[in-house]
Amino acid sequence: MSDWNAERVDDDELIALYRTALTIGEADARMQKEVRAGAVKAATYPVRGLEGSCAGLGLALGARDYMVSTYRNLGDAIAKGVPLRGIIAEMSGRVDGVARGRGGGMHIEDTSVGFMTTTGVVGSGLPIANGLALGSQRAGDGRVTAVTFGDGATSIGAFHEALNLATLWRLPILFFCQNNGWGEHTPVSEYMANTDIRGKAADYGLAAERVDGFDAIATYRAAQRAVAAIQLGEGPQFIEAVTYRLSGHTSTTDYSYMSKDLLRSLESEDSLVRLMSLITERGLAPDAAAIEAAVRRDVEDAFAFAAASEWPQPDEAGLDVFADAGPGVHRG
Ligand SMILES: Cc1ncc(C[n+]2csc(CCOP(=O)(O)OP(=O)(O)O)c2C)c(N)n1
Ligand SMILES: [Mg+2]
Repeated sequence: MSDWNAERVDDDELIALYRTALTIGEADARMQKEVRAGAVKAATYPVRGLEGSCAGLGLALGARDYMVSTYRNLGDAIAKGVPLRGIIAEMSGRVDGVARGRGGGMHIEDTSVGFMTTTGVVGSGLPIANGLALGSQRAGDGRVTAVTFGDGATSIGAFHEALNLATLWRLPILFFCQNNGWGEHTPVSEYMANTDIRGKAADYGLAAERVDGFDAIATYRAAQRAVAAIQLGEGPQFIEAVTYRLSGHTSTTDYSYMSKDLLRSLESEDSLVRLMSLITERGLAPDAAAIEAAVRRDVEDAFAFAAASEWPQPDEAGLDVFADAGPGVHRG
């Protein structure tokens, strides 16, 4: 773990990181509760342990920048600025969700804030993100594309293909690996021959950094450095953010196979605990208390909004499947 106080932030940055990480944590905890109670009927993937790294990456990106994420996307979506009501309604399968309830939690997208797509196919986001970055490079629009993926994705062919082409074409892309130590129910050490993820990226010629993903500030600074390098035309960058999955793979799967002692010990490493201790040290605890109250209200509001939203109608299922049906293509 890095010396988390080493990279200083000003009070506004600290508060912004805290607000975002807390929103992620509160929304995630509430979603897990709703799913386990059967109130939200969906497969959801907890982000407990990713709050700080998601906040750090999201805040380092500009509003016009693009992001591509995975099924474990709640933290990324919040940090990139997708409205919470639209996220929760989509995860709940309701018509007021960002994809009108037809995508569900694995398919959150809101192109108006640059949150371009999320997929359930491990590793598939990287080539998609390369395509977005290639488009930006050709258009000269100055956008950075960030793509997040798990440690498991680094064993998929698409990861290697994407890193190779991005390096060759010097694409304006930030590859961001959320290394949470697990691929479903298997620890990294049991499914990966070479566990040096940062090193694999470096071997392709990318500038690659490893950060303590429980350290929101270090992650934020690393992401800022990467974004600046991309904007200077230095080509693709890679960050391996090392965290740990502080939950099961999904909201409902058993995770008794994970060490209880380790999970308990990591609770105190948690990004929110660390941010809060710096907030207290700087005399900002009253601000944090006000933020906490506001975040709780926003989360409550988003879940109430989703619960009051209608289910999508079956005849909407074929909408937006094809941009243009064209000859020989039939709408569903
Ligand atoms: C191509 C593909 N293979 C297998 C799966 C099944 N699967 C779903 S999640 C997952 C684990 C992926 O682990 P990782 O990339 O580390 O992401 P994490 O869930 O830990 O965030 C697997 C194997 C899948 N969705 N896609
Ligand atoms: Mg993983």
